[in-house]
Amino acid sequence: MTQDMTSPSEPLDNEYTAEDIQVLGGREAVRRRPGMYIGSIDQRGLHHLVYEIVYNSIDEAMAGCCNKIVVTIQKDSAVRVEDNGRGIPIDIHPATNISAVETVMTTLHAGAKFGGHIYQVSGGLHGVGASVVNALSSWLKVNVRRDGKLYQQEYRQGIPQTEVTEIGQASDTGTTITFLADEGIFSTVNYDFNTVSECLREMAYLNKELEICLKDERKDNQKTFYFEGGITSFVRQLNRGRVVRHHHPIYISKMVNSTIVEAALQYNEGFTESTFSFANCVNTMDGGTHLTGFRSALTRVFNDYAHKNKLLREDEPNLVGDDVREGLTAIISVKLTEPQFEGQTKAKLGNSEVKSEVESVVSEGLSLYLEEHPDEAKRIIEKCITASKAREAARKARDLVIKRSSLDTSTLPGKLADCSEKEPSHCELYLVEGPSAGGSAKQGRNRRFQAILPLRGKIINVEKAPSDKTLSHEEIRAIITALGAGIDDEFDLSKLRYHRVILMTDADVDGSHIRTLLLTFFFRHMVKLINHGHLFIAQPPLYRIKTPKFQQWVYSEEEKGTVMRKLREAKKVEIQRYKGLGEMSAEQLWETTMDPATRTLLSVSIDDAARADHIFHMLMGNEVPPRKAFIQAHAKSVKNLDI
Ligand code: 0RA
Repeated sequence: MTQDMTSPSEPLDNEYTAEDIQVLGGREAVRRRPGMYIGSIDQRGLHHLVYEIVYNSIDEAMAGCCNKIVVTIQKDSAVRVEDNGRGIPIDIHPATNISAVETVMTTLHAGAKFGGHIYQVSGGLHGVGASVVNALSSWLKVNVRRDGKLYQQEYRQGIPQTEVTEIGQASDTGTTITFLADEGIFSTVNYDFNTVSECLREMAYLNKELEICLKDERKDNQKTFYFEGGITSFVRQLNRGRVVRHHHPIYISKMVNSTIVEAALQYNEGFTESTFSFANCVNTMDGGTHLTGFRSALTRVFNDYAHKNKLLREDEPNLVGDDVREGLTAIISVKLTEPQFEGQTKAKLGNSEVKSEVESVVSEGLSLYLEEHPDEAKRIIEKCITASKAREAARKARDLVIKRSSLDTSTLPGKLADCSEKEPSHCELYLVEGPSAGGSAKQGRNRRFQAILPLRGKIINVEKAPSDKTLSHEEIRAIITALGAGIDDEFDLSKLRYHRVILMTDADVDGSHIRTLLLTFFFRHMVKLINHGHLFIAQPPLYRIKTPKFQQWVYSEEEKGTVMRKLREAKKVEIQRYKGLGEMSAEQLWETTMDPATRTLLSVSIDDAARADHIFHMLMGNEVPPRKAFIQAHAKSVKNLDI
């Protein structure tokens, strides 16, 4: 702290009080280690600044005092967040002699409970609030409309530049915060409209009847989100394009103690689960007590109902969690006064009391629903029973695969051309489409560390098949066995035989379809492979451009244009298009696509589980047009990684 005060870059005012020292200490800590507070300093972190400010307004909405939030990305890359809440109080705290608004804007963790006002519920990604955004902004301006007056205070890098000043009249109440992210801290101040808009859409789902508007003044774009149905609308949207098993999502909501519990669920005819959980509008990617409570209620209520109504005989096994989650799309949202976020990424809700609160609310609501909707109840439970029977069959199939895959190399698939190196971190496995490309790859590879598994054209669409079918599919089994790490819950990263799994498919529509099928399989059954950065996509060239003196491989239409412009003067330019891997010789395939010294690999990553899930459903579900459009638009939209 002393260091902060003596830092020469700090234009300190002699009148600063003890509280300010702490404030500045916080400011300095945030600026020194921004990643600790907002995750990162790239575009993702930049977006968090916006969300942090929006969360403050959402708090106001959750308290029932605000129904409209407008977020504007300005031409100068500053962002303005405007709400019609009560307005941050401006009164001066007698002990500190500092205005409430200044305290909110400069003190870490101020905001949730403040000046005796206890918020009913409070959000905030890391619970850090506006002061962090302030510290990381080259300038920030807060305007408060309250008691018929308009107040303003300005800051630079989190340091107040003015007092809270009355600058005019106001006909309503609310708060407007405008900030410019500090370019000295962030690697970019370029906001992505779609990313921000998807996040705001989610917040609008989670707060029914709250209108959230995003405006982009950089290119005159704007979107407004308002969902009367709240999370029911969310579930409908997630199930969009899927065949549903009952028409209306089930909606449950109740307040217990001071926790608001809300759940919406709807079954579809698919086989995968899409449940997303939120605590105070924060997506708890790693679940937590609310999700656990929800799940145990689901299993218990369905078993009780099934037995009571003779849908399940006494001698039949109870439904287990997996059975009641097949084809389930659900949102579980809790709002509580003091959320505790746990785990490395703070993406797991820890409050232990929440489990029983959610369990009792969901049990009660779901039982009531089943009693009142016997037809729907029967349809849902019959699906669970079918799942239970299929699971038994799947378990047998899986045991077989796992047994085989965990044995030594003598049980590896016959088609696998393995590498000689045994240390997984040095080994690569190419999954290659088609036998002729497989042949070239086998010849062209470096057999010391590169293994090849040729796949026959079609891969099963896991989105449309129950898991026993998936696991008895020959190509899928070959992949599982070759990787050696098992599958689903039993997937064990430490057994993975290759740390780079590389999809190598043709650069055409069929190729991208096969790649999507493979990606879907990995997403559904080996998501850890993706999350730990072991999955890659090879980039074969599209063209070879040749003159008598010059030859170049070209990987995109854009690059082709550039090269051709350079060769404008050249005579005898020969352009050869490569549609398939099979058209290349073994040497060419090595040189262009497999040689670590010259190739480009795309690393597959999942940034946002909800979006990825939706994309996969859209791609693999029954609705063809969106799938086609998506594949065409995003065939290459995976992060670039140079190796
Ligand atoms: C502290 C107390 C009260 C409201 C707020 C903060 C508040 C903060 C933000 C941040 C963005 N928009 C906001 N709106 C309100 C309660 C005020 C009262 O009781 O009148």
